[in-house]
Amino acid sequence: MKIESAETVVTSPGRNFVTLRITTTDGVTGLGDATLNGRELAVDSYLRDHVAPLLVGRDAGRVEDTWQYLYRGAYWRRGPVTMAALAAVDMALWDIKAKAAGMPLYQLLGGASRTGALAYGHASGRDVPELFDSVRAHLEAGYRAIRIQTGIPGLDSVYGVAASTAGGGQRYDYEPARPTALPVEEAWDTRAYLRHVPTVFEAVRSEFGPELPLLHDGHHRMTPIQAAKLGKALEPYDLFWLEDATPGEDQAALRLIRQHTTTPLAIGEVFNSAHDYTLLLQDRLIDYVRSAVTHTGGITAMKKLLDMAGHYGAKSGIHGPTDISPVGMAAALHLDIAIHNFGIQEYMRHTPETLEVFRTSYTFADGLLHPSDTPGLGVELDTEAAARFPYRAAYLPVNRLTDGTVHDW
Ligand code: CS2
Ligand code: MG
Repeated sequence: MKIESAETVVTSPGRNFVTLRITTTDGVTGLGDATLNGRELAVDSYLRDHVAPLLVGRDAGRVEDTWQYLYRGAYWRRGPVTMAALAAVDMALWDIKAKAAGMPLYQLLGGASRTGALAYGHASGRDVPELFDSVRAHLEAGYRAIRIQTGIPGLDSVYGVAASTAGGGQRYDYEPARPTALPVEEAWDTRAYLRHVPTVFEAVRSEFGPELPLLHDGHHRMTPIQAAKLGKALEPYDLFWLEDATPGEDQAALRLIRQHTTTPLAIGEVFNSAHDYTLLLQDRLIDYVRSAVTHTGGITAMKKLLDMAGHYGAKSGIHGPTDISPVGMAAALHLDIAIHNFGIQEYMRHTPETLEVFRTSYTFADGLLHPSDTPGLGVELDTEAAARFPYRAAYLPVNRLTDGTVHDW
């Protein structure tokens, strides 16, 4: 089965997505997600201009060899653009291999290790009453684990909090990438945040009880000692995890956080290689691996990374916001079902508009996700629908401290 063509489809049903579609000489097609929020066209060009010409004529079944060929053969390796492009090729080739075998992909990864993948959703509120409405809406929508993000008194807009609760909290249409000529700028005050967040979890726990798994995303904004302080302050509320407590490039910083708190730590959504986790895993500094299949080189690389994480007692927490396409979400679900050290799956739920373009077969019921038994990844791309949503450049916000200093968003 040779590769006959490799084309990208850039579409914007509510937000931008880049998808790679590989077609074989036998007419089998495979899809791969290549979406990098705010830098989509860089990956589109990497694929169209530098990778697609190398794929035509290759044996579609040589998934590992193609991965190594594109990773080592590029010479300039790793980084978000390279690894998103490589991920898309890898997902598409696995999709083809599983379709040719007449099996859902997870069967080729060792079969099911569980009946479903526990999902978590994004509850948010500018204040506690609004947050409570959002938590209730997510419980009604079937979630059994919920991320809590809240407004901060004195700050106009905060990561993870929708500017409005259109639909009464049912939909969390928080799309941070804005189609503006320049990135929107937000103001941040870590001390105000550190004072406020523990009070919110106190309120959530007293309203919703001790059992509900609660997660929180620090979104890279704290220094190590500030993250240690928050982790310690949140211990009474028994979080499932505190995510991105501090920028992850400084892996050793997690050692200081670990010394001060038993709150479980998750990190890695901005990582793109297993090498980004070496110290974090060897020294048991994290509990959950947050990478997305789309940003870490695909299924081949993620399976190796998650197997390595399992040796150090860490579990999966694959990244699943709406800027991971349904193709990337499906790839995550096939891994979630098959691996032994599954932790939890982020599931923000794509909009109806997005699902017009990407025809999915995965299901969500009783708090659990399942990839479906459709052969392959189980997602089809409606190219006519995709053409109805032209690309619009969109930037993620830039964050500044209240004195104007650029900070992590
Ligand atoms: C967030 C992401 O889901 C999360 O944990 O960190 O939504 C992140 O903000 C986006 O992927 C950025 O594009
Ligand atoms: Mg995050």
